[in-house]
Amino acid sequence: MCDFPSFAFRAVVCPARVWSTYGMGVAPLVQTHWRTGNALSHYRRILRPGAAATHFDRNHLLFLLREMLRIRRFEEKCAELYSAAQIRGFLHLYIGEEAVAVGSMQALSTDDAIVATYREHGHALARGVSAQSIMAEMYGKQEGCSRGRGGSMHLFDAATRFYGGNAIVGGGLPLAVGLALADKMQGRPGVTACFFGEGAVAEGEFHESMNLAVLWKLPVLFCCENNLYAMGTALKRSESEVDLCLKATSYEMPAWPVDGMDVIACETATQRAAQAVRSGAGPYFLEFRTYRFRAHSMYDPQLYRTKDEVEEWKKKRDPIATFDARLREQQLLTDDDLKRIEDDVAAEVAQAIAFADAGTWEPVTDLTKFVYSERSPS
Ligand SMILES: Cc1ncc(C[n+]2csc(CCOP(=O)(O)OP(=O)(O)O)c2C)c(N)n1
Ligand SMILES: [Mg+2]
Repeated sequence: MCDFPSFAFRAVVCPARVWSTYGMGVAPLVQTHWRTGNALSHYRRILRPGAAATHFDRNHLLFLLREMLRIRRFEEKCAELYSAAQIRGFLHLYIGEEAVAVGSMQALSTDDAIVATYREHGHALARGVSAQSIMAEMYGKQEGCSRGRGGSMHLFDAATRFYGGNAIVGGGLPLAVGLALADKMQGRPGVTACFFGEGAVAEGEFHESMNLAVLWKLPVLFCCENNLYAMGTALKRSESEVDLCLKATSYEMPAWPVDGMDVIACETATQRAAQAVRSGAGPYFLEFRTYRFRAHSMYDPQLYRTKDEVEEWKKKRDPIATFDARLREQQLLTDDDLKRIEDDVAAEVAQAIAFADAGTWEPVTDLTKFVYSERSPS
């Protein structure tokens, strides 16, 4: 049986099954590539149950469900607040992709650094940035994690090593390489996990970052969230090669595709990839295959995909509904458990909104503070 490789997947020949359940005692599923419909074995890669799955006890499984629900409910409220003009500017929802941030974040420690994109509310919440400071940031209040200066796209929290939030497609990749270089040069143990959309692979920064990270053996975990679309452009309309792992392996970087709608698969794959990075082997690339259920941002008529396509993903692959069903199948979740979780989450979101409402606006006199140098050059 082939194990998770510590070298480029192209050297690996795996058996014909991909397992999407780990330590939960249910039958293995054959997973198909969502673009071609081929069994993933066609791509000669495999995720299988392994040692990393041992801590999947009931408490941890319920925690994963709770974390995904925190993101879902928080963002559903954000959409309402946006319509009510309480949140302004841009707003990109992560709904549908929650399993990626929640699963992968379990494999990262407080020593590690996170870099994300403008679709980063879920990553910030899963990393431990408080819902209150995120909501206040979206309201533009001083109590926000970026003092109300960044808004939805620029969440930042040094205390949790959450280095943003970045509006520039691909902009986080060189930052992650720099953070990892600093950690390496200063002998710190951290891994830098860099989340970015598949749209970033069209950017020069992606290729420069891949190259340098391998060349300098930097501790970067590249987490590509492939949700098939970059705004209104489908991947196949912009890339001649749509297998993104091949792009990483062309830089001699080990790469692995992950079912991004399966929180256990996301955690397991990230555990193993992070372990490889921590061992000093250099960077790793994970391609999380996922899907966003909502529009790209709040202004998007979604003419580039059909309603049927979206409905099918929601019906068959919702990471929360499918996980809920798997837990119930295993008698690990009851209605009471779910109600307790939902009530806690609702209370947390309500507190976040109250905190943001009660927050303070920055005085107009401070508007240029941190924008221009406080001292004039002599
Ligand atoms: C350098 C740059 N070019 C273009 C844009 C405009 N833009 C904003 S989001 C986006 C799509 C990015 O898609 P992807 O990387 O797949 O992330 P997703 O939104 O799907 O999470 C584009 C082109 C930008 N912000 N930065
Ligand atoms: Mg995308």
